[in-house]
Amino acid sequence: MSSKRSRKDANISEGGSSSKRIQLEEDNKVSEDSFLSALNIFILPAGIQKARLTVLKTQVIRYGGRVQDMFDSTQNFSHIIVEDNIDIPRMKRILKLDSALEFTVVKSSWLSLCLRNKKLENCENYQLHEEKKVNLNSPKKEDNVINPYNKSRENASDPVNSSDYESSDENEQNNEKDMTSTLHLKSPQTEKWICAQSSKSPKPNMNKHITDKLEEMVKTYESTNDRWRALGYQKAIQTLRRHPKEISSWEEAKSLPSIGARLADKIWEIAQSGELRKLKEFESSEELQILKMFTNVWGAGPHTAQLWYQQGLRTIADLQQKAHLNHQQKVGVRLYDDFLDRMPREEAAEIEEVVKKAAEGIQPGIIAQTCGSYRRGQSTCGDVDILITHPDGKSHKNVFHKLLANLKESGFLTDDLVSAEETGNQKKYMGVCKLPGQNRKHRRIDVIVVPYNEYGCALVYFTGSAHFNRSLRHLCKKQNMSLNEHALKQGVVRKGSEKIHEGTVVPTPTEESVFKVLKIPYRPPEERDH
Ligand code: DCT
Ligand code: MG
Repeated sequence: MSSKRSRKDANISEGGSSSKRIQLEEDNKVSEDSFLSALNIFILPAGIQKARLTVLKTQVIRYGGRVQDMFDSTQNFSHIIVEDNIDIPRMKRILKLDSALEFTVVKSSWLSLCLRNKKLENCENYQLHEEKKVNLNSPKKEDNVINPYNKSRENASDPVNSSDYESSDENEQNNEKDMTSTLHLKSPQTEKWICAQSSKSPKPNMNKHITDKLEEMVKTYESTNDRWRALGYQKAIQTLRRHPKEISSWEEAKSLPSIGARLADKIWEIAQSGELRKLKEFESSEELQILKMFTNVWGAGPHTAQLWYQQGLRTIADLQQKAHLNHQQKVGVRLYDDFLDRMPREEAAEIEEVVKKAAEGIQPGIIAQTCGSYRRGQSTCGDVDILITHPDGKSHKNVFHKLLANLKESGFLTDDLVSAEETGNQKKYMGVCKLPGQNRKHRRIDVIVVPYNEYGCALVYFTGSAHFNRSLRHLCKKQNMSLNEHALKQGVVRKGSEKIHEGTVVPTPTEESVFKVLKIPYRPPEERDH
């Protein structure tokens, strides 16, 4: 499987275009050229993905250059090519060189640039120079400037480790599967947690053409229950959104946090051609499209979707007529189109108003706060998440059933999905509402009633985003704490993923206090839209 993938990927990793057809045309056009004839190079394989290494070698030879397979210090190399994150000391360790360098050492991105532009580019800015032996451990300034996220030191492994020589598919897989790196971006100087950063970028997303396609990939992987891959793509999307400039090379993509060689291949393919073959493949797969559609039915996950597909069901109408649906799925199928449609935030505000009024009528002084995407300032909302509490610490208890009965009676709530889910002292209703008047759609609504002493943590949780929350929880773990919608606890003892000691609750009356205990700057909701 991996060799098949490598060969496929090889078509897109290098060269002027990632579309195979255009690639061939371009190659034919310039095949007479031998613009690399001055090259006699050795490529240090460390850190370079196998497929890419093969492409680099083949292309150099195709355009008149020579590539030596073995390193021999007596050879008259024009250049030694190294992966961008490798520094001279590491290269010398790998090649077992202990004398001063007599070669020109250049980053592999220079070679990519030459191949892309079909000419021998000046390598000055890509050249590595031997450092004066003042302090062997001091990081190279150049690395810090060029790549603020430089991962080389984190990734630097023992030079005798064979993984120095090749990045296997499995390594890549693990790289994509490394969940923890979703949650914080590491720079050489500091550890910056997602939850400590504002989601408001001073610049617009410069790579929207890429992130749009990757988002489609996430949806597909979610519908097939491949949540690790979905998460890997989500991480890459977050990183790309924050990247201040348009991706202009494979190496640039690869140098960013959470982006391994295989994701860099995909990103670079989109950057070059505007397309992603893998996504096209998915889009042309009838099965995947149907699974995606079925998992969009409220109450159906990837397993149910698969089951329906195996039963020969292909459309929403098929589900309505032939499938054995539970109550939630029946609602989900009936209101399929309405649920897929995100409502404008103004409509969410109207819905909040109806619930607020009804709650106030039942219990004066009650707080009803819409959380979720609405509170984070998004212009559209998938549903309305309303958090209810009372500052006196007890009156909230009277509200849940009365409020729902009232809203049902008025016809505002049209269907129940989960009538009452109790977790600890919190009660959650999940259902469907519809504002009065013509041409109104059915909208998903969650109402969560919480005691006032849990309000701070509940506000943080239900405001999200889910990604922001994951980052918070991970940060908690690092500090021997735990956080959920009920409480923040400290002194938690874990053995692996198991909690040996639950810890003790830290009072967090406000959202600000949660941030304070975690020692991160307070972020208003609109800055948590990660
Ligand atoms: N949440 C979470 N983890 C999840 C799902 C949700 O921490 N896996 C939290 C964060 C957001 C909040 O619950 C409400 O969830 P949703 O309504 O699903 O998300 P949303 O951000 O409001 O987005 P949407 O506009 O799609 O409703
Ligand atoms: Mg929501």
